[in-house]
Amino acid sequence: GQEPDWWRRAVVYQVYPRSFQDTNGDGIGDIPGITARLDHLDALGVDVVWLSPIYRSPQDDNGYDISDYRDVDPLFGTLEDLDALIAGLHQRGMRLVMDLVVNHTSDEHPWFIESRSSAQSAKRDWYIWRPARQVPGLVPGQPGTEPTNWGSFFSGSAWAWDEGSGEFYLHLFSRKQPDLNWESEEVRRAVYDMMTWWLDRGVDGFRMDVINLISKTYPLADGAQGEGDLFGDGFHAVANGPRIHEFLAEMNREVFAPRAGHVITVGETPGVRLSDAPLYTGPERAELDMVFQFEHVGLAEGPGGKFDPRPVDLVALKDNLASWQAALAPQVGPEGDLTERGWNSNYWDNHDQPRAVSRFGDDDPAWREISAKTLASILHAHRGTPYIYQGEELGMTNTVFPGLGAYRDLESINHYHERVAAGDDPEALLAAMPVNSRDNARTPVQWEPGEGAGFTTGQPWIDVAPNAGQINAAAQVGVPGSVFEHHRALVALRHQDEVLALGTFRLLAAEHPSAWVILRELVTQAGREQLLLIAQCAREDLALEGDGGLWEALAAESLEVERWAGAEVLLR
Ligand code: ISL
Ligand code: CA
Repeated sequence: GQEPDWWRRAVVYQVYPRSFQDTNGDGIGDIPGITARLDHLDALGVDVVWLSPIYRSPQDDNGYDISDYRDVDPLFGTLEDLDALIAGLHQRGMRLVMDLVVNHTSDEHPWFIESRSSAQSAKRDWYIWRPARQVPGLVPGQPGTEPTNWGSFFSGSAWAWDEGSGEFYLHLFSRKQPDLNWESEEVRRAVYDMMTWWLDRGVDGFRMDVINLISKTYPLADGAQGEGDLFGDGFHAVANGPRIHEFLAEMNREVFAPRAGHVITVGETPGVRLSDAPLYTGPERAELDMVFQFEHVGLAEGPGGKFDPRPVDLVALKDNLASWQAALAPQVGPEGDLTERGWNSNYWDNHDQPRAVSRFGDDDPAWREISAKTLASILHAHRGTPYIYQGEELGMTNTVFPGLGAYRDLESINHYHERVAAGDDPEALLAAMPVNSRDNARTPVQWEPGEGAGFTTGQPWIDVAPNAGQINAAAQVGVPGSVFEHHRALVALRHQDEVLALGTFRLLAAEHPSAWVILRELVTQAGREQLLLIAQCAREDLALEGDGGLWEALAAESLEVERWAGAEVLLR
């Protein structure tokens, strides 16, 4: 028997299939490519693979726009290829988590095609349709007649006009990603049936895309619009809405409860608040196993959003992650026994973020390796399930964008055109975009030196980063001291060490400007065990002794640690 909460000790590895491994020379990663690289994942020792979408899709948002939930896009292979991948993972003791994108579908999904066919369509209420606002002097459907002032996450209005049926539909993301109407019981039933179909096929769980946006606040109403803003803010009306917990509890009852303990559920929840997190993940509430939140990556964004980048302040970053640790900390009983109140996902990187070592660390060639290792140690020292995004285990960095033509992501490209049209300086835009563009995460995995980097024999869909000759798997796997071997050691440590996997968390020397110090503690049969991490987050060596030294800062903490003298810098 499997422990019901096995996922608390697990490490998740995210595969973005388009950029992982191409096997047929078309320059696009595919499912047989993942299967061919299973030994890499096995060597790393991860427990779960989260696979970004491989369903049939027009690929407007690289698969986050699904036109058939029960088939694989020919770009990535076939259902049989997927079955083979699942079998290969299971053989090696790993599990597969599928990306579940059910806030929206593609506009090419048969459900939407039927829904838009007429205002009387039987599936009309499967999506969110509204008539145009009556504005004197404007023809319905023209800009200015949208039902609300909301902007989409990917630029432009969140509403698109459908000429044929004479109404607007809501799309929080691109116009090719219409939002499903979760108020419809038929929609919910169709989604649960589809999820069950996948579980029956052998998948082990779901990472649920923007799942906290599925319950909207009705009636839909305008949001705050600052001076000079092109659109109002609709986020308040769509995030963590009034029926969200009801929907998730229903999903859990219908889909997961019959398979309790076997399925892992991760809620991608942008804009989730500290106070919401226990509601989403409290074990007795039976909604989700863990939240995946965005506050710490948001620290790299200025008031203008992700394309208004800011350097991340270390003290603020430590404090932010510690606040999420506190929000989901277990209750500690008199014997040191723990009662869980929820669970965090811990990550630096994913397919929507720039590379961690460039954003949070130091990607100067002289510092990159030590910095990538330090970041990994810090991440794994937090309580929660750690996520490794493909290439992070190699210390891959942000790439170089020679011009607009080097971008592939609709978010970056739409932003550029929208801001140029609004009068911004094109040069300034191109200077800011490389910092946080999602395309940084989407360059091909660097397997080997040489053209194509072992990713493809053809023309890659997005350029390989220029440092593939220096940073690649061939140079690291099995090489002592490499970033890869450091990740491998951390994954193994989590499996062996109860304190790392389950111990309570405490941030020490919170105000220290360059040290990240974490104390983990657990009562086991051997007694009270502790694990201390001291990470140096600057080029200058940490001052330990004397006035203002780290030992002094730690001595000021009311700790029940017996001998500080015995403490060592465990991992740098
Ligand atoms: O990166 C972001 C935009 O600036 C995030 O807000 C991101 O869009 C948000 O976290 C939701 O992301 C998920 O849903 C999107 C998809 O494009 C992302 O790749 C996915 O991770 C729409 O399905
Ligand atoms: Ca391919």
